Order: sequence, then C-alpha cells, then structure tokens
Amino acid sequence: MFEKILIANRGEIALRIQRACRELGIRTVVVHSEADTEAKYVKLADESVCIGPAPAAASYLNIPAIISAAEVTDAEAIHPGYGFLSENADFAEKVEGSGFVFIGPRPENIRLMGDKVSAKQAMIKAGVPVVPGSEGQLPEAGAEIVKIARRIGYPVIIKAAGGGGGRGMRVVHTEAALLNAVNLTRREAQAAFSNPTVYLEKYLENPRHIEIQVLADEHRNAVYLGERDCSMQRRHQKVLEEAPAPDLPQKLRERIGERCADACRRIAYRGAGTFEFLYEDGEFYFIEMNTRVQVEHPVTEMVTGIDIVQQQILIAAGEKLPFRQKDIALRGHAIECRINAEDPYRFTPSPGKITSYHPPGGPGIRVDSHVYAGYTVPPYYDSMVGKVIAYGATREQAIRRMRIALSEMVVEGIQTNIPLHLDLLHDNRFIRGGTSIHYLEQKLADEQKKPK
Ligand code: MV4
Repeated sequence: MFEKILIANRGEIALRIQRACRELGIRTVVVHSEADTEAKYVKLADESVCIGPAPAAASYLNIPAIISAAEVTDAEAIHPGYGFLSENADFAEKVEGSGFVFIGPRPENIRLMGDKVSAKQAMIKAGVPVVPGSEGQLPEAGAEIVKIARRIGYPVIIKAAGGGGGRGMRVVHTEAALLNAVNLTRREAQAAFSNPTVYLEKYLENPRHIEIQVLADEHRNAVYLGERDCSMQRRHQKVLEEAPAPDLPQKLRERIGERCADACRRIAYRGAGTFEFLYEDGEFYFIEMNTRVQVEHPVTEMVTGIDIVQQQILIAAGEKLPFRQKDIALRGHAIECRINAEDPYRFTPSPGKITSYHPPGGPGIRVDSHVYAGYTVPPYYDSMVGKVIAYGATREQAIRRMRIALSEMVVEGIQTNIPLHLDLLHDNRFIRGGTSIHYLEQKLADEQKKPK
C-alpha cells in the first residue's frame, strides 16, 4: 500500500480524499493555490505545498508544479479528484512517466472517453445501448449529412466530439436548419476544443439523466454499484442527486449495470467510472462516460456501504476488488443537496467570509464540506461549498431527514442555495419522483412569470 498520496485538488473533495487516506493509514500532501493557504483542510494535511497564485491555470492546472510537489515530498501516488486535471490524459501520462501512480484509469481510457465519438463507438462494440445517431463523426458532404438526419428523424442534436457536460451542442428541428447548425457547431468546437469533429444523434425530448457507477480493478474484475438519478439540474449544473433512481425496475437496473461492467472488462478499464445515460420510456441510451470520481459519489456510498474513494486508492495500488457483484446490494435511499455560495434564485456567485456556520446532524445525515465559521469562500473557483447527504430506509424518510437537516443548517455572511433546496424538497413533482432533466428549469421559469 502507498505510504503517501498527493491530493491535486481543493475544497470539499480534497478533504474527502484526505479522510479516505487517513482511514487507510496513508499520509497526505495537499497542493494549494495562494487563495487556499489558510484553509483548514490544508493545515490538516500531513504536508502542504503552495503551487501558484489563485487562478486555476497557474495552480490547480499547473502540471509541472504538481509533479514537482510530488517529487519534493516523496509522494507515491496522485489523486486528481474531480474537475481540474482529473480527466486530462496528458496529465495522467506525465504522472506515470515521472514514476508516480495516477489514481484513476489508464491514460488511453481517459483519452478514449474524452473523445465522445470514440467513446460511443467503444460502447456500441461493447453492447451498451446508445442514442441512435451517426455512429461516428459526420462526413464533410452536406448531402450525406442530410441523409443521416433523415434516417434518424427530427429533431436531432449536433454534438462536438471534444465537448461533453453540455458544451458544444445544438438541437435541430428541421432539414432547412441542419447544415447551418452543423457548420456553426463545427466552428464553435474548433474554437473551444481545437477539434471541429461533430456527430449527430436523435434528440430525446424529455429524458431523465441516470448514471451507473462502476469500479474495476487491474485484474479485469468489474462491478456496478447501481445508479444515481441526476435529473435535477440547471444549465448542466446538477443541483440534487439521488440513489437509487425512483421507480427504476430492478430487472432494468441489473441489465444495464451488467452491460456497463462488461464494457469495463472489455476495454480493461481501471478505477472508478460513471456511465451517463439518458433514460426515456423505459430505455437507456448511453451519452458519455466520466473517468473520475464524481461530486455525487456519496449517495452511492450511502446505499451500498462502499467507500468509493478508498476503492480508487486500493485499485491504484494494484489490489483486487474485495467484493463481487453478488455481494453488492442497494439498501435504502440517499439524496444529496449541493450547497452553493450563490443567490438562491438569481444564481449569481456569493463568495466572501462565512461569519457563522452550523452544519446539520442527526440520524442519516452526512455533511461533506471543508468550510467553517471564519472561512472565506474565494471568488476564483466554482461556488460549491459542500454537500449535505440524507440517508433513509425509504425515499420518503430521506426527504424528511433532508428537510430537517437543511432547516437546521445555518450559513451566514454569504448567500447559499439552501432556500431553493427547501423549496424543491416540498415540491409535489419532486416528491412524486422521476422528473426529467428539464423540470427544474421549467419550474424556475414558471415562478419567474408569477407575480410575487
Ligand atoms: C442529449 C439530450 C437529448 N438528446 N442528447 C447535455 C449534457 C451532455 N452530457 C448531453 N446532454 C444532452 N444530450 C440527446 N441525444 C439532452 C441533453 C441535456 C441534458 C442531459 C443530461 C442532463 C441535463 C441535460 C440538460 C439539457 C440537455
């Protein structure tokens, strides 16, 4: 096992990784920017190294500085967390080329999934159901593109191979608008990702976003840890996630889970991963794979009892998974609310000093956060300051516990989205469960229209 791990991230996930290391008896080095020097989780680490000024490009994305920090502290492995360099295949390669272990998938698998066209082709080959579409990049010739779109049927969506997470896509409703949309998306893709490659899919009008968590070791063992429903989102930012997905039949869960675990074995996947699907009318359609630990991993941890971050570390150390599929059972229900430093209805960021802080507690409540009274939320990074996770025997109990938790919670000095969460937790459609990816934006738009 490793003796020392370097954590190449900040905020709540840096603290989460630290906790996993500590439980495994591994010492930690945290790298940080000048804006994070005073943070408690930095002081809590066994060692810390300042790697640059506040802007992420100069610090958390500074590959040579991070590798130098690993060298001077004698760390053996690097955990990238989520965001920043976590899905950068060049970083993973440089980490390994410098003699360190990258706690994540092989660089070639990160690269395969980073290109959404090659990811989709790999899934088709592995028998994972995908959204009907161009099965590869779109050709140059307009007449060919028109033919493909006619075969698929309108509406269609044009997506950039280098995109993902909602960047670089355009919905097309008519043949008249098709070629102009393709050209626009190509130009945007070239500018944003230095890659003009685009592909086409049938546009699903009202799906849910359901994702399957997997773990795979270096010995071709792979398991699925059930699913998360992440449909409650605004502008491609998830707001609230839950596990399991409301009303998903057990048969479908097993069928899609087996497909994902099979795909992992086929591509020799290693580490934690997430298969993202759109789910509509009882069918799963693969869209993307994430090759990192995700923000919402705790809901899966709560319903499976498996520590995903510890498993990432054990897998990176070359160990075999300590369980098989038959040992994994989903028990109860978990909901996560992302707590953001922002105006709860205008969504403008609200960084600054937290003057008072009372986190919730009690049965089934978990708080993953690095903040405390006196902490200053810096303006340079994303606005998430923590997550509250509520576990219950049933979805109803998890909702009740979350309502109590958020009504107890006090964060003063900055604005947070806690009022939005409390509103959602009393929303009849949410309480019923199974809302689509458009529900929250529609609800917010409807409330805008209502006179106060
Ligand atoms: C789609 C889609 C409908 N049909 N693809 C947005 C993020 C990126 N991961 C894929 N996205 C979508 N792809 C087809 N063929 C609708 C979305 C989408 C979406 C997906 C998941 C979660 C939230 C979303 C919000 C808007 C659009």
